[in-house]
Amino acid sequence: MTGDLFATHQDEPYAERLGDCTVWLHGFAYNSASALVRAIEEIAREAPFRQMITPGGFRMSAAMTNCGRLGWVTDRTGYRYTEHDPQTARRWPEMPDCLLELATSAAQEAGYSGFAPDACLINRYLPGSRMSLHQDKNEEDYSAPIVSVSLGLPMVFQFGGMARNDKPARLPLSHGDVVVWGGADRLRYHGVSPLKSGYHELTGDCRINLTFRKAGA
Ligand code: MD6
Ligand code: FE
Repeated sequence: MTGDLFATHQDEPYAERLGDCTVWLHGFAYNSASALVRAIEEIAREAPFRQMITPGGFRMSAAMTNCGRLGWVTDRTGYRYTEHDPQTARRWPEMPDCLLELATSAAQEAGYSGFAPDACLINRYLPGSRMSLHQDKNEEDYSAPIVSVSLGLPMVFQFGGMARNDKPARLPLSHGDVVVWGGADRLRYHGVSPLKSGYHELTGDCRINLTFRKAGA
C-alpha cells in the first residue's frame, strides 16, 4: 500500500483550471493551515459553531459560524447576511489577518486582483455531514469571486453546472486546497458529499471549510 507510505507527504502546490473562471489551487493553504485552525478555534470561542435551520425547517448537518463584517445565517425566515450573530446578539468576530491575507493572495493567484472579502463563512463537517447542491446567491453582487479553503479531512466537492440537473464533477479536496471561482462560474451549482470518518492531526475528526465572499455593497 504505497498510498499509506506517502500519506503524510505534501506535493508542491500547483494550479489546476476547472472552468473558464475557476481555479483549484492544490496545497495553497498547506503552510498556513495550523495558524488558520488556531484562528478558527479563537473565533468559535466568541461565536460558537451551531447547526442552523433552513427555511424549509431542516437542521443543516454542517455546523457553522462566521467572521468578518457580515455573516451568513439561515432560519425559518430565510437565508441572509447579518452584522450580528443571532445567537449572541454581538457583532461577528473580526476577520483575522491570517485569513484575510490567505484569501486575497489566493484570489490574486487565480487572476482576481483586489478581492476585498467582508464575510467568511466557516463550515464544520463531522462524519456523515454533507451539503446538497446549491447556488451561492445571497450576496449583493456577483462580480467578486468566492475563495473556498479546505482544512482537515478530505471531502468530495461536487462542481456542477448552471442548472441543478447538470451532472456535477467530483473533486477530492484535500487539506490545504483552495478553490477560487467567479465570473461566468459564479452561479454554478455545487455541494459536498457526506464526510467519511477519519482522523487528521490538525482538525481531528472533522473537515473545516472557509468561504470568503464580498457579500455587502
Ligand atoms: C464546502 N462550499 O466546501 C461548501 N460555495 O464545504 C461551498 O458551498 C462553496 O466551496 C461557494 C464557493 C465555494 C464553495
Ligand atoms: Fe456554496
